[in-house]
Amino acid sequence: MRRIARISPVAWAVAATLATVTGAVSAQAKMTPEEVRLQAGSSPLGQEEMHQSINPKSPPMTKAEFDKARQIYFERCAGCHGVLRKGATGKPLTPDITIPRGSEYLKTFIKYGSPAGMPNWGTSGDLSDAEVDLMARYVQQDPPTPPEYGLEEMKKTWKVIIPPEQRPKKKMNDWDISNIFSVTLRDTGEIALIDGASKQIINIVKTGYAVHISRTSASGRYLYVIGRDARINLIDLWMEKPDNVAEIRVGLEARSVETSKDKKHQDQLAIAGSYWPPQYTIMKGDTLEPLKIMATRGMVVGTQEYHPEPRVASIVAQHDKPQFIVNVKETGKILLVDYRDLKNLKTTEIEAARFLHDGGWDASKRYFLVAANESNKIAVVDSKEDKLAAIVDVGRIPHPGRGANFVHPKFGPVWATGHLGDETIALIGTDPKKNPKNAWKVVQSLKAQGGGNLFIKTHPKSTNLWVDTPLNPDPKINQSIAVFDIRNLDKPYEVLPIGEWAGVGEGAKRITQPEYNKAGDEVWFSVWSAKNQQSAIVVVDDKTRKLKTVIKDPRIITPTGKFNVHNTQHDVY
Ligand code: DHE
Repeated sequence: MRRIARISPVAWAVAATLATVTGAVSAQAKMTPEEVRLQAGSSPLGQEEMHQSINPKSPPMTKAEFDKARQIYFERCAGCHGVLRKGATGKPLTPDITIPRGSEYLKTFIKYGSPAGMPNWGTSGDLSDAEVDLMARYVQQDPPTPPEYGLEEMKKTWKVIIPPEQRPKKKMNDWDISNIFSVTLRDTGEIALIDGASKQIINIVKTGYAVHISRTSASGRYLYVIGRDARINLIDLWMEKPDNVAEIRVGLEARSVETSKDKKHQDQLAIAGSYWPPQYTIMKGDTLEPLKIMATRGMVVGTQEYHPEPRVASIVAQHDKPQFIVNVKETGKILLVDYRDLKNLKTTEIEAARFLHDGGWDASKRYFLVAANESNKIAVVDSKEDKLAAIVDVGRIPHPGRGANFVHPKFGPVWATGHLGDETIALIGTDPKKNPKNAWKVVQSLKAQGGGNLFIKTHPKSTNLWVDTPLNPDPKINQSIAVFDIRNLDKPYEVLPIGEWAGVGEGAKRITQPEYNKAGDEVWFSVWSAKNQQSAIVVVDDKTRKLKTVIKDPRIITPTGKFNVHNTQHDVY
């Protein structure tokens, strides 16, 4: 994982005083260090050429200085402050705000950080004094706009490596493809296909930059993988050795991909959401041919102000209806996209809350629950009625992944989310028919190891609820996992030292994203260290909670997300 600046107590105090004096910190803008650590990831947009417009009121910068600062901005700052610096989870940094503040003030902020969550880029050693000065001048320039990216650009990158008619007519290998895991190898831009039974690596497939997630087609034959550079790879699991059969870049930066799951439209379409340009693209499922591009620029819920770069966060497909659910981060809108007729596209727009991020289905797959992370809320969509069912207040910065569904011994069916910003696990009642008084309420709040949780998981056949904490600053906590007994949630959780079990020596060993096998009797955990260190996948027996096996291989570099074909295909979580 990239080194992230820490906010030292001294810097915090200096910046806190400054902020109090200037009134620069707003209560709602406070970000936890865990959130900063997650958001301040590198954006591939730094590589794009952008126009430097000269503003006579801004401090002077040469073209070379501007280009260097732009690259630093996209590597470190854009995730929080936005591509156009209009502000996202971080504050807006447009010249109307930054020029009146002046270079000295800005340099102090960049060097020392702030209690609102701005890292101390200078005192941490991440940026030199010269770079701090450069960035203070850069944020006073007019923000450069990255290029747009439409059908023409997409078509230039589109490759059908093996056309559908030349692909196998039946499965040509002996693997149980429904129990294959697609494992993100984040920093090598690859995924590892691992056989769930033998734990053997079937293939390492080249994918996009800082590859992010995998999703399975409705039939279970195809795998869609998206990189942060918006490159999508289509992998055919029927091949003797499953590999890429098509690829495309649908933008300059992206995080989400999904595929049509409705019975009549199985494997027909794929959809990907981009961070830049702010849009989503619908493609042909078996070739990735781009068919329809829809912009997400528009008005923000509540204030009804125009937002120029609303990024597309999670996307899910309905299983019982030809519809995608597209979550737009900055506007706080949920779009229900009926994909039956792309020429006369019908979209239902639901007002939820900002900033929409990740989410998953309840067990009945009627309700989709999505985190509005900066609002500390979960929005619930009723996908049968195509409307908002509820907005539920939860803890600080919910981050469910896809969440976890189980039947609570007292409150009936619940969906659970953990939080980045606190140690709680919110259990939300999901059965308005039989348990109406518990529906869309936090019926119980569990206390796990600490903040910095990213993913939570259970399985219909299990009585365990697994909670990771990879972004907690304490190595004892980020290198272990907490597990609750669903049958008795008042019982204290057990802590398993997964990092130690991996036996990989030095490294960050952050335990990330529990994922079940198809049978639901074992759980896989990523032991995530830096690119030049050994990482591993630890497999735990779900019944006994004992170590089953460790998957180690020099090719398993920076493993993070793991996607079991069956569980991803059927949304089992
Ligand atoms: Fe993710 C899901 C965005 C950082 C691992 N991540 C998602 C989704 C979004 C998202 C919108 C939902 C996709 C969907 O369901 O369609 N992630 C972002 C970011 O913007 C962010 C915060 C910063 C960035 O620069 O990218 C970010 N994500 C990370 C990481 O640093 C993680 C921990 C490690 C990695 O591999 O990069 C990470 N994100 C994941 C994983 C999922 C995910 C494993 C899918 C979880 C699942 O169970 O479906």
